[in-house]
Amino acid sequence: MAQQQPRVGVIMGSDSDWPVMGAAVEALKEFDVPHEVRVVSAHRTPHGMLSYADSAASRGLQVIIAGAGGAAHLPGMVASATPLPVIGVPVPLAHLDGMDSLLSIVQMPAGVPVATVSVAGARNAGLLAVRILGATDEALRSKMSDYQVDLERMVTEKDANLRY
Ligand code: RP5
Repeated sequence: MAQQQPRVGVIMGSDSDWPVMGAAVEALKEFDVPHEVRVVSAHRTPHGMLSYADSAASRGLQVIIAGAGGAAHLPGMVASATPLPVIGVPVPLAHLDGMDSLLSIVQMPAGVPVATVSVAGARNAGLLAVRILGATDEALRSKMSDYQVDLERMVTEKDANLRY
């Protein structure tokens, strides 16, 4: 079967980010959103990062999810080189509890937005990408509404189970 054209690019600074970033991919799979996954580093492969960002829109990508840890410059640098929406995922490393990653990603200068999710919040990054696509894709928007109904039902059931 022919591969579908990816709509979301999931990139990360190192393969060591995958245990966190996998949750973004899981969310995209749940909503059948075609995506691609790449390791692209702002510091170790700067030219590869720029060519990825430069070509992303013309290759048909509509949203980029970028995860990185430590001096996490990847989401911001990619956002500077593409007009696409970029969602940043701060990946926590062994020290500083991910605060370094969070602050590196969230404190962008005016003019270059990165939508930053919580530390290790890769699932929400995937869901936010679905919502962004859903703004102009009715089928996806309707799937998101169904998901929200399920979420509410799940919490209501848990609440009911806790009552005695
Ligand atoms: C960052 O450096 C990566 O995003 C990763 O979170 C961190 C450590 O990378 P490795 O040394 O594990 O490859 O650029």
